[in-house]
Amino acid sequence: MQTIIDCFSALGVQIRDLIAQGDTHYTQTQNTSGDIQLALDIQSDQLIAEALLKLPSVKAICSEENGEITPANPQANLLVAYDPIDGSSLLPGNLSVGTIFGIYQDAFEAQNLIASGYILYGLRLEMVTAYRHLEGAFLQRYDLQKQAWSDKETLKLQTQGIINASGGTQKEWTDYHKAMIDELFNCGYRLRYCGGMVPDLHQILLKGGGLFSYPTTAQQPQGKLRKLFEVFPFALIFQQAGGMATDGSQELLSLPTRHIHDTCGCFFGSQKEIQYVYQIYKERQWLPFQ
Ligand code: AHM
Ligand code: MG
Repeated sequence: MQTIIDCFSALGVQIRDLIAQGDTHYTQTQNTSGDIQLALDIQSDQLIAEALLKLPSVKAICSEENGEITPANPQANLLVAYDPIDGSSLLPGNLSVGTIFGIYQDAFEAQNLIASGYILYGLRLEMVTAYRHLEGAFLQRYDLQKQAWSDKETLKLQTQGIINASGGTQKEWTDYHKAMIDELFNCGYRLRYCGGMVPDLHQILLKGGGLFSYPTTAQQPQGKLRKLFEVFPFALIFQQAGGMATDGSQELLSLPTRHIHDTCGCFFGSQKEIQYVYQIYKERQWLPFQ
């Protein structure tokens, strides 16, 4: 498992360099979700696939940019799901993006997720990892002078935060979702939302808490964010950091996966805010946040 994480540490530096070259042109191709791909989506996807497929511990890989699972070593038991550049539509605007990955044992199922991580291509290069068997989420920064990753720093969420990062199309929100978001603002929460789940969730982790939401709507009844590449990896990170992660009715890491590109509504945050999400989504009406 650690060799896979080390592989992503090295890939992060390469992808950071690729992004810095400044090519933001779109290709003529679409990924499985129907998004038009940037050349960088394809290049970084290939870079990651080539590196992972060389590792003896990897049984198979799947990417947000590909429709199929790619088999590797049949004797191995680790499966890797990754999103090479999440939020790549932000690249032309020179905003931060990230790579997300999840390492699964034997099957691409939430219960089998044994470690996950993300790399943030921001003003600095940073990486956060979490392990199923270890409490905490671990932050590392890339030291440009030493050309090496720093030692790990443990991230821990407080029980309540101050950030409200509310995603999705507002006019499509249910009344009770809107009431919940409004109530948090009325209670003093601040809007911090850039439209990339890696920087948006990273900020909540670094600032000690808050709520990130990307709900289901009538137009997107299964939500937008993908379970294997985006939702489950962040769910593990938030849970191990002392926070919570839900789809509104159950823990994200208890959801089944029927297809590698399955999506769901999702909420990540500190405990108090997620408990409020559970209450609101159970009652489907405004309730005070206390
Ligand atoms: P992508 O993987 O196609 O880049 O989409 C994922 C991104 C997330 O980072 C972000 O939270 C969300 O899409 C925002 O989507 P939208 O702008 O459609 O609301
Ligand atoms: Mg993505």
